[in-house]
Parts: sequence; structure tokens; C-alpha cells
Amino acid sequence: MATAPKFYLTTAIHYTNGPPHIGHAYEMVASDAIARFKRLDGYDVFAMTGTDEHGQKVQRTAEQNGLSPKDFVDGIATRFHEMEQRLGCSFDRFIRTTDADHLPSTQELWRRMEANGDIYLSKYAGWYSIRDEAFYGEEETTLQPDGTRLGGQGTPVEWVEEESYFFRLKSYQDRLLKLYEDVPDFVSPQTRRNEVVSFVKGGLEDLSISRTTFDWGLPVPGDPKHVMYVWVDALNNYVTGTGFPDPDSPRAHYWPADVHIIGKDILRFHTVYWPAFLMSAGLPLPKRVFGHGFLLAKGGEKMSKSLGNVVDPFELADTYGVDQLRYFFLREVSFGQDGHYSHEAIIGRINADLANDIGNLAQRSLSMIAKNCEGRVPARGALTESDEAMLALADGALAKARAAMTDFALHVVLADIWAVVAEANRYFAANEPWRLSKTDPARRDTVLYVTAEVIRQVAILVQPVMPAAMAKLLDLLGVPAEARSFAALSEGGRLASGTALPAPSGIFPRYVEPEGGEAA
Ligand code: ME8
Repeated sequence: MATAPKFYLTTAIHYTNGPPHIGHAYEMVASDAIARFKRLDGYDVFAMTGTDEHGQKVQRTAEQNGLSPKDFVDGIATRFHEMEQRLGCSFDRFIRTTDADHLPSTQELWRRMEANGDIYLSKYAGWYSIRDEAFYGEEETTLQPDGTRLGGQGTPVEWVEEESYFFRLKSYQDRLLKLYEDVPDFVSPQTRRNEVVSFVKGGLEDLSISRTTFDWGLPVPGDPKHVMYVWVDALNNYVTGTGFPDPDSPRAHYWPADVHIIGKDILRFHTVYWPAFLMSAGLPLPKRVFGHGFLLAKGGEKMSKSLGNVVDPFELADTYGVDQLRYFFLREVSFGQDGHYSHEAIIGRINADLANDIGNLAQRSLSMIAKNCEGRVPARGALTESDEAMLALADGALAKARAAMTDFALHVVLADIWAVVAEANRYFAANEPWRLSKTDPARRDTVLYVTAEVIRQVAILVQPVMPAAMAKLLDLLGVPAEARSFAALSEGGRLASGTALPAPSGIFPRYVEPEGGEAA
């Protein structure tokens, strides 16, 4: 038996300096949908998310909360893990940078970079943003009227002066530029690639990769008064997840990652520092880094823990439903670009795309089947041209979805599938099966069969985005669990006439405002 191709996907690991917000939820859901798509498409998938728990930002927030860093991060990491589960995600590992296997893995990465001659001891004097956990050159900072300074992303910087280990990043400039040229989609989407290329062309400085003025981090091998710079520690989670440095780990074959899904604000770390560290350590490079956009609150404001305008993902899931929220994130926002969230936009999608387009079609056709076909998948008579065209459209949906997924264009995948749903609605309306009961029941059954078969394929394809609702729909269509992968799409898996079906019930109720106004 041929072995399935592997697919290793990661999300960014989330800082544990505050509770999860909608931006984290968005990244997790999008990543989960990609992982589910690949699993259904026959890949051997390993998908990982988790938490980034070390560093000065987390240590300071813990102190402000009167807790030890470990006690503090334990509470927040639990909340992230709960969010992953609440949002119906299917990650294979939730990694924490305080996990026991992460220290030996990261120390080994360090040793290999050191053995390659890329690490030296010196003194760092410069600007540091604790909020970004990033060093900034003076020219990247701006002096404020009150005498303070802001770094590249508009966050406050402080002057840091201490002994530090450095990584010879400067000497990787040419190799990095060659990488962006040889692997044009290493940085995706294209607009982000241009940003990175011009940053690297502008010249690189060696990077400070250890700190001595606090201790909440991984100790540098052989010099434990230094802790590793939190980004060395954090980035290496991706390698730790594959069992590094044990070549016999059951997960060793997953490295290199097929894609790191991250937000656009942390592109530099993933597409400049990370490949340079890996080249230095002699490890293969991830195949792609995809920088998604930001989900912005109504009015365009950025959401962040530090700004305090967090929209709680648990509340959103309670208000709208998990699958509805997942669908909204992935349909409304072009993956890769920024998108906006509002109560009106969410209920618009729920009522139009879900309740009307797919919900009504399923409800109407399945109720007619229950009533007229003894609750069994109807018999299929000779097919007309319009039946053939309808089935051909559904049969062609997988190829389109796969093509869109080469760029992780989840919004295109959904738009294409909804075009099939729209066509199915036209087909159903044009064929008026409700009028055929008296005149031509055999023809009625064929129309109902074709409609149900199209819904089957739509449901299979939409599982990555709305796993629970589509499982319910596939139950209503009598599709057995083992016939729900993409291999069952198209002709091979056609509904079997005569299969007994359960009593139909609604999948997507309309969203009705609760008494007293908006719920969210
Ligand atoms: O950056 N919309 O952690 P983090 C969409 N620990 N995505 C958003 C967002 C928003 N409003 N706000 C944040 C870190 N994100 C590091 C990562 S990886 C080795 C270390 C995204 O908790 C953000 O871009 O600040 C990032 O990809 C992820 O959420 C975690 O952000």
C-alpha cells in the first residue's frame, strides 16, 4: 500500500500574557480547516498549535498579577487549550514551550548553531520592545514628545544594555535572498514576500539571542546565567513537535513543516530569523510561511491584549454557534488579507448563506424524501441533460477546491462551493419536484435524488470548515462514517437508492435577535 504523503502544519504559538482573543481564534480555526482539508484529502497530517510561555513580557505580566510565572502561564495555557476545544479544532498536539521536551530540543538547536560558528559573546546596547519581544535599530524607532520612544510596530521600547550572545545573522543575507528567489512561495502571499525581500536587501545586523536581566526562559547551554531570546525558544517549538533531536521519533518524518500559518506582524521572525537559524543548524527549511491578515473590530481598530479591546471567542461561540463562527471567519475574510468583524456581518452570513442557501435546500429536499419516498434515498431514473449538468458541477468541485487550496484560499474554496449550492437551488426550483407527485413521481424521485447527491458532496467538502454541522447533515443523508473523505466524492460514492434515512431536522436555524436587542 502506498504511504500517504505527509503534511505538517503549525499555527503561531500564542503568548500567555493574557487570555485568548478573536485574532487567536481566527488563526486557529483557519489552520484547523486547512489541516482537516488535508486529512480528508488523504494526507498523513500532523497539525500543531500551542503557547509561547517564556520571556520578559510574560514574566512581567505574571509579576503584575502577583503570581509566579509558571502558575500564571498554567492558567492562561489552559484557557487557550479550552478555546481550541471549544472551537472544534483537531490539532494533534498542543505544545507549550514549558513542556519537558522543548528544553533539550532547543539547547540542541543552539549547540548546532554554535558548532557552526554562528554564535559569539558580546554586549548588546540598543532598543527593545517588550510587547513585541523584538530589538529595534535606532532608525526604526521614533522619539515621542514626552521623551519616550516607539518601535517599528508602534509599541514602547526601552534601552537595554547587557552581555549577550549574538547570532551571525548578517552573514545569512545572501543565502536568504537566494532562498526567496529559489522558492518563490516560501513567503506567502506575494505582497508579504515583497516586504521581506526589501527588508533583507536593506541589510541585516547580527541578532542578540540571549538575555541576562531576567530568568524566565530556557538556559543557554554551558552558560545558564543567560536565558535564550524568547524568539529562538518560540520558533524552535516547530522542530520540538517532531521529536527533535531524536531521529527515531515517530514524528521525525514530519519535519520540515509544510506550512507555518502566522499573522502578518510576525513575518520577519519566521522568514528571516527562522530560516537563518535552521540553515546554521543544518536542518531543512519549512516549505512555506503564510502570513494571514488581521481580524479587525468594527471601525478598523486592531485588537490586542495590551490594548484591552479583546472580543472573547467563547462568548462569540456561545452567541452564534461554533460552526457558524468558523464559517464566518473563513468566508467573510479573504485569507491573507485583513478582515472586519461585526454582529451584522455575522448574522448576515448565518441567515443568507447558512439558513437560506444550504439549510433550506437540505430541509426542503429531505422533508420531501421523508414524506414521498418512505424515508429512503429515492430511486434514480434516467438522467436528463440538466440532471447531468448538475451532477457534473458537483463532481468538479473537488478539483476547484484543491486548486484554491494550493494558496490556502479558504474563502475561494467556500465561494466555489456556494456557487454549487446556488445552482442546486436553481435546479430544485426549476424542476419543481413538489408538482410532480401526481403527474410523474418517478421524475420527482430523480430530481430529489440528484438534489440529495449534490448536498452529499457539498457536505463532504464543507466538513473542514463546519465539522459538526456537516456531520449532522451527512447523518441525515445516511452517509456512513467511512464514506465521508474526499475519496468518496464524485461518482465513486453516489448515494445508494433505498438507504433508510433518519427523520429530517434543521441544520442551520435563522439567527433571531434575542429580546432586548443585540446579543453581542
Ligand atoms: O506573536 N487578527 O503571539 P501572539 C488575526 N508568541 N491574527 C492575530 C490578531 C488579529 N487581530 N492578533 C494576533 C506571538 N494575531 C508569538 C508567536 S510563533 C513561534 C510565536 C495572531 O499571541 C498573530 O499574528 O501575539 C500571531 O500569528 C498569533 O495571533 C499569536 O499572536
